[in-house]
Amino acid sequence: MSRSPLRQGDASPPPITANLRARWVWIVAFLLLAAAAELAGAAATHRIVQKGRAFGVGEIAINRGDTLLFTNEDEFLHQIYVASGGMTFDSNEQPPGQTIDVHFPSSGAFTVRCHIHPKMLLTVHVQ
Ligand SMILES: [Cu+2]
Repeated sequence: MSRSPLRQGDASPPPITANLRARWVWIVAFLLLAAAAELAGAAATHRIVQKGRAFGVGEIAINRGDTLLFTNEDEFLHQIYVASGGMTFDSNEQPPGQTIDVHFPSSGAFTVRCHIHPKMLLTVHVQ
């Protein structure tokens, strides 16, 4: 029985297959890393309600670059400020229903307070 040229070709595996597979592994690894970096770098927003002369939470942990959105759900004015951790922020008078956004560009611990209601206190931990 004579061997056909096709069968002879099958006998030696194409050496390129292993190379291609290794290249694909690297490409997939690179894409996964890029996606992870994208996720890590994406800034998030977090909602905080102001209701009953208090913030909805007393403490929150966020990432550097995130933004807090403060919504006044009371029937009266608030006026919030940050004066800690090297950060200064002062909102104008905030009427009922209005949302104010506060950006936290650097890490540290910050306190958010209200000029009108001194008992209002929110501690923000920025990682
Ligand atoms: Cu207030």
